[in-house]
Amino acid sequence: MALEERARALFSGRVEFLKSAPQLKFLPDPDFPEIAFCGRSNVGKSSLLNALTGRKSLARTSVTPGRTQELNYFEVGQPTLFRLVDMPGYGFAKAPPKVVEQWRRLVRDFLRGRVVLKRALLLIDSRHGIKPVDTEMMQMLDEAAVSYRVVLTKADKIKASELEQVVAQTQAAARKHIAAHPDVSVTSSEKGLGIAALRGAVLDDAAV
Ligand SMILES: Nc1nc2c(ncn2[C@@H]2O[C@H](COP(=O)(O)OP(=O)(O)OP(=O)(O)O)[C@@H](O)[C@H]2O)c(=O)[nH]1
Ligand SMILES: [Mg+2]
Repeated sequence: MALEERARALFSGRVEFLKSAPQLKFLPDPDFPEIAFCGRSNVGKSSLLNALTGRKSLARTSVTPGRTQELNYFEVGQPTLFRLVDMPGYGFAKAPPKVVEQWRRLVRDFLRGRVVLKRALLLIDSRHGIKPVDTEMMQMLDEAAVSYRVVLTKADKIKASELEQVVAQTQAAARKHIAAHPDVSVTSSEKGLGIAALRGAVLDDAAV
């Protein structure tokens, strides 16, 4: 079966919420490959998870930025083949320094120590492009030697000409980061754009 077709079959099969881990000691045993979703609050992490799995409300989406503050685990496959991790968002306004520091420690320790973490997807809002907080995140990923794909989200929200520009800029930025995949994925969870290709990529990354 072609990769994308196999991916679609798998993602439309068993995908189940496993647990929320507010601290590393609550992580599940590292028994399966993991793919992590990271990005600023409100970038569309939970929506992308829902789009990939063809569910409306597997991962909770929110209008209040910064809602997801734990590592949320989902299992894919029957029996389980790999796990998806919805990471807490960063960069939300008005977060107290203590909360930011807790976030940084949790994410950094997770990235550095999680042996089964195969790949991260770093989501970037198409309307905003890469912000300084995203560059910091990219540096954290580089330093932890976690390879990652940069994924543009909400592509339906801007004009094609602007999208072309932001894709070029984002690609140029990604190519300066040692752990970043050189090609940028363009997606819209709302319209389904780029979702089938990304499913295939995730399957490939998980090596299952
Ligand atoms: N138009 C459009 N809106 C989207 C898309 N993806 C997400 N959104 C909207 O963006 C908002 C935030 O989406 P979430 O998926 O909750 O974002 P998140 O990154 O999980 O946010 P936190 O968990 O708070 O970090 C919601 O109102 C979504 O409906 C998209 O592809 N197109
Ligand atoms: Mg979320």
